[in-house]
Amino acid sequence: MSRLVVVSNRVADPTAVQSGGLAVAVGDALQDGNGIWFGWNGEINENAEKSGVNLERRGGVTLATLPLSQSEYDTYYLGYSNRALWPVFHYRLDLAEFDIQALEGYRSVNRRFAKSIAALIDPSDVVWIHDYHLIPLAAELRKLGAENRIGFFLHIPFPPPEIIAAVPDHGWLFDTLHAYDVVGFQTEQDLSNFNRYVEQSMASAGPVTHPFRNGTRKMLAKTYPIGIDVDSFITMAHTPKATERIQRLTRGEVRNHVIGVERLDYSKGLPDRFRSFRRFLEQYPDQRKKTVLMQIAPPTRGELAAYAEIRTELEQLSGAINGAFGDFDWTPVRYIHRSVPRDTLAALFRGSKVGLVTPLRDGMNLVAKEYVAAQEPDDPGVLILSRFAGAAADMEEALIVNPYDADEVAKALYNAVTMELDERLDRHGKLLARVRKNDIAAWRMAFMQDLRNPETQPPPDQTA
Ligand code: ADQ
Repeated sequence: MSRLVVVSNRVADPTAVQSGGLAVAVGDALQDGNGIWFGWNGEINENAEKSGVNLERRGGVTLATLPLSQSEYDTYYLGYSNRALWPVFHYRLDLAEFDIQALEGYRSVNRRFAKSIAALIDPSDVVWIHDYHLIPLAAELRKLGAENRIGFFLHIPFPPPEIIAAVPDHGWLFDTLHAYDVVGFQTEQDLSNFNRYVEQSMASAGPVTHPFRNGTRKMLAKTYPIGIDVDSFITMAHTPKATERIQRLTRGEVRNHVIGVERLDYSKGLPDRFRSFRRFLEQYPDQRKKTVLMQIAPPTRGELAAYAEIRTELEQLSGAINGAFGDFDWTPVRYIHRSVPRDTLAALFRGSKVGLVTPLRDGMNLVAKEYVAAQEPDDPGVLILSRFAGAAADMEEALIVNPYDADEVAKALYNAVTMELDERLDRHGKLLARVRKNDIAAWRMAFMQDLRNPETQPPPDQTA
């Protein structure tokens, strides 16, 4: 079998116990093919642009990493990837900032990555590139003569063309997608937005069909909904240590533990969630001392103003709720602004009666799936899920809510904490079956099958 080369902005150690789903999935795919994982090593140093690639073996995988210079970090990573693309792809034009230097930095890091990768790969290698930081990478590799099979998976949403229209030079950026053989999206909504963009940008007379031919290349665009490693999460949630943690959590008067876990990112809808929780306390006073919201939100991209602002806003909101409703024996909101080990998270999910997952926009959202996997099968909790998370497409037995509507979320919270066992069992059984079916191995295998198999490309006369 041909060797696999995975490329992503950051590289994780696939053998580390605390590694999350993606590191494990990518690690498994790489071990199948004695592969290479290429990306930034997380370091910033002034000689970065001259430094070579560092190669290291970890559990059957070669990690190929390089540092970034300060200006590359400021332009490629902070400037274009996270100040322009991240907000635009999450439908937040109000937060997007466009700057020609940032775009130049983005192009130049993609060029530098391409040069380093071209020197590492053989013609028979298959290359799988991840996420919005690296959209033009295949086009840069093609310029250097690479004829390998190259795939791209977008972890975040693909917005409607009407939003993309606001991005300067979007024609250049999205044209580079045509250098890929396979382009993967999380949901049908994302794929349909992409198809509409292609139709509009090419002034196509009718709907595009896939595999899609553009010039001499053919590209298959398709959905590959990402999942989790279900069994390892269940195991983590049920260790003796997890059981002991749950006993500590549930010892007091509070019966209804509601949990939220995400990076502190404006796409995750945390201020709206806190306002909805406040509405719940206002409208259902009988639930007050019985209910606590635990929100775990570690810092992320703290150098960007939008992230600093949301941190302040959340601190104010949680302080105001605790000040208005709390008592000497009850703190309604417990807000933890740091990262928590995965096994602790699994235990907290298992010990919480409600999983509150209400992003304003999310590619998929793995926390929703982890919450379902961690539940006691004979006494499961209830998942409340935003209709704007990609996960909502195949988790319809969750209580699906509009995260902007505080009254609706408050009502869903009340329904969740008062739901009878029969209904909880029914909903959870169906959700777990689907989380299991669409797990991380299914995602990896579906993508790799299309990427490795040139047969997914039709004969030329069908696509002309
Ligand atoms: P994220 O935006 O990071 O991922 P998500 O899918 O929820 O969002 O994955 C987060 C992961 O980090 C989960 O495994 C979660 O358990 C873990 N995590 C969250 N908070 C943590 C904490 N405090 N401590 C430790 N671990 C924590 C992007 C897209 C998503 C898409 C994924 C995968 O934004 O939409 O689902 O990629 O494609």
